[in-house]
Amino acid sequence: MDTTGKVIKCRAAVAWEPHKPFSIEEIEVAPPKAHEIRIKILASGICRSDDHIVKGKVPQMNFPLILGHEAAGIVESVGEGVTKIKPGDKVIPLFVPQCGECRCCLDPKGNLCYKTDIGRYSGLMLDGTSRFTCKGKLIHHYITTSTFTEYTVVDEVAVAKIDDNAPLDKVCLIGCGFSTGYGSAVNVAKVHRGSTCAVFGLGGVGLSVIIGCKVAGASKIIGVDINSDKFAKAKEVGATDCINPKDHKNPIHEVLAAMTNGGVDYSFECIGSTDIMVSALKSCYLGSGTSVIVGVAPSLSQVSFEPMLLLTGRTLKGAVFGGWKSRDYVPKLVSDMLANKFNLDGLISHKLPLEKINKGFEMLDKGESIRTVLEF
Ligand code: CND
Ligand code: ZN
Ligand code: ZN
Repeated sequence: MDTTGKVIKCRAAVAWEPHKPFSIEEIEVAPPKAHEIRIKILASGICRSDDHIVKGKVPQMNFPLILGHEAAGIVESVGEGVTKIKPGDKVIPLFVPQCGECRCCLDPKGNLCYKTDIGRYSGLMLDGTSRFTCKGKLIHHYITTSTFTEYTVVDEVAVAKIDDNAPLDKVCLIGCGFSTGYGSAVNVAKVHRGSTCAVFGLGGVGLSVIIGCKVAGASKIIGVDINSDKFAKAKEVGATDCINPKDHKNPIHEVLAAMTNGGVDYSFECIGSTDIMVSALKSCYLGSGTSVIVGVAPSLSQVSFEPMLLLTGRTLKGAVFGGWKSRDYVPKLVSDMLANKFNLDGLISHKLPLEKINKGFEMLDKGESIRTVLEF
């Protein structure tokens, strides 16, 4: 049946309010307006950032909403004026859009875009309205994506068309976790051959940082996690050593300094803890170490550290989505995966149907899963 131009009724996991499990509901998804695209989502990963919203760590967020920002699907229909993407194309929705026109997009250095909803959290399409309703209520979108639903509508600037041969159940991770971690190593830190690296937090994002450090030729990659069950996988994807802060009396930056002749060249915080952001900064070496904030701390939280840490030559950086300009690079990352430049298999620990979404979040919380991919 041709659904073009019609409202689609489908299943979605709705987050009605913080601190509550998702409810699987029948929702209505309006057709795409001009410069919008309606997508049939086929696979969506569960990332810790979705869990932060459920746990109320971003109090500005508007509920009810449909979360999910790491997905892949097939275009169902396109709105007026969309010329480069057509029904049937395989696509990845982008939580950092690329409009190509704003100051950030025109600057070759950064990857933010003023059309992003990160920080603003309107929970709406760029025209200020929503395409979702459920039981007569408006349901908000989430950072230009919303993928825990069989169908979603996104703005054209927040979609990348990818290779027809891409396996959607894997490349969904290129929508967030993999690209965020990998790019933090290769673009943001610019890890160099023979360098030493420390990666704090060995979830899907941290493991992807390790993959990036390995591809960049780092000679020592030290994984740090309070859950030692994460070490086997970290070593499988490229960590040379793994340490658990609970096994050491000394602060972790001292342990790392002893292992690396005074500190690492690059450290990465992939947890979202302000305390660990300071530990990671202290772990890089006096002279010219670089620390990258990848984890998302609760909004409005503050980090404090002695400025001497920077005066003595260290650099503190941070980026969303691994610094990639999304529409330019997501298709290339998919092609690189298809050419076996890196392998995402190790990141996917579980697959579940959409109905079992609450089980997926529970496993993430208990530290039992890396990435759970929901399949539709
Ligand atoms: P996940 O929860 O899977 O991994 C975090 C890991 O950190 C787990 O293995 C924990 O055991 C470990 N951990 C927790 N506390 C500590 C501690 N005190 N010391 C050492 N290890 C600890 O999360 P994820 O990999 O999905 O995401 C990681 C972070 O990245 C998270 O904050 C998420 O919100 C953020 C992120 C950032 C971006 C971006 O664009 N920058 C995009 N998506 C997610
Ligand atoms: Zn994410
Ligand atoms: Zn832009």
